[in-house]
Amino acid sequence: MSTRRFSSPDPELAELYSDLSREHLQPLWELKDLLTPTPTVQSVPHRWSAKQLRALGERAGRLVGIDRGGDRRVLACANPGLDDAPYAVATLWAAVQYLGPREVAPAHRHTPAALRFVLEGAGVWTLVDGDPLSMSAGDLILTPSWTFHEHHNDSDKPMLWMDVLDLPVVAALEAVFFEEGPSKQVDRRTDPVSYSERTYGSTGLLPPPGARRAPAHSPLLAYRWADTDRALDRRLDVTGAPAATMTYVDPTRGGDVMPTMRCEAHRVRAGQSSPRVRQTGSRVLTVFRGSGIASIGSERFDVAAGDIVAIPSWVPWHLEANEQLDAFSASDVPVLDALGLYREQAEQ
Ligand code: 1HN
Repeated sequence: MSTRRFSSPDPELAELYSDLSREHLQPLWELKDLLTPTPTVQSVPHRWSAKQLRALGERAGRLVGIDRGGDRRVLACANPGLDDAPYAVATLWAAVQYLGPREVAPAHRHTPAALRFVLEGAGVWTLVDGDPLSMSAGDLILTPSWTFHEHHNDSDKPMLWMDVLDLPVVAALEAVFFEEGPSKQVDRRTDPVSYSERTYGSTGLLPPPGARRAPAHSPLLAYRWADTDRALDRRLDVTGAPAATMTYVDPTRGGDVMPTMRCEAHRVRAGQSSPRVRQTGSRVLTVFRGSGIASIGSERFDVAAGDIVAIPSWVPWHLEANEQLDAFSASDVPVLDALGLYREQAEQ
């Protein structure tokens, strides 16, 4: 690629600009919009409707075998503001994945970290580094960076879930690595309770420090809806507030579940709203149960179970519930936090 060339009516300056360009140099004094008073945000608020996601997922299921889908049948949410990038917001990949009855998606691993939030159904198993984790509606399943993962549908029904990855961040850092699993043969093991949950899944109780694993992510890889539901209920009970947000944490450290993504569960009481906030960083949110409005910037999207919305950086947003609204969101806040770039302010 050639370096951008600047022009000037002054012949001497024009010659300078031409020589700069030849040497792949650009004059700062001609560069506009490098430093803006507030963030320049390319992605726009958007909603992908559950009805369309499900219908198109089913059609893809009929037409596209897992092989042709590159081992995964995934429909990526592509933000209309991000040109043709398959990214839901600047820093997050979000998608729905459709796995038909008895289908399998063989093992691989990559440096981008992934999480799955199950929108409906049950009967799929994800093996993460060989540990079989069941997937049911409302569960959060982690597939941290560089862990092998494979999915198999043990049931007679198709299943649909939301995948979120930090792929845009890892791609921007030019640190994407990918590797196929040792075998194309899918491991169809199941386990009533995963190793991860047996070891790290008892509230407030852990094995002694010397017996714990200390990966860069939570060693607890599955967060069950029953626990999330209870936690949200109790929080609303305690605060009496119109809405509650609970953060999923690594039980061994108390921090975010993965270094690049924060996961949160939200509940808004019927007829109430969550506080309107503006935050740096990008977020994707999916409605798990109930219905209402996702107000994002000047947009007001009607939302119901299974809808996915894009909440770009520094755009004020809140949720309004018709009946009680439960939602799950993932954001890049840990990255901003680590770099000292996280800002948050309450909005009217
Ligand atoms: C991936 O590995 C999965 O394993 C889902 O289920 C979506 C999107 C981009 C890159 C890798 C999966 C993905 C992905």
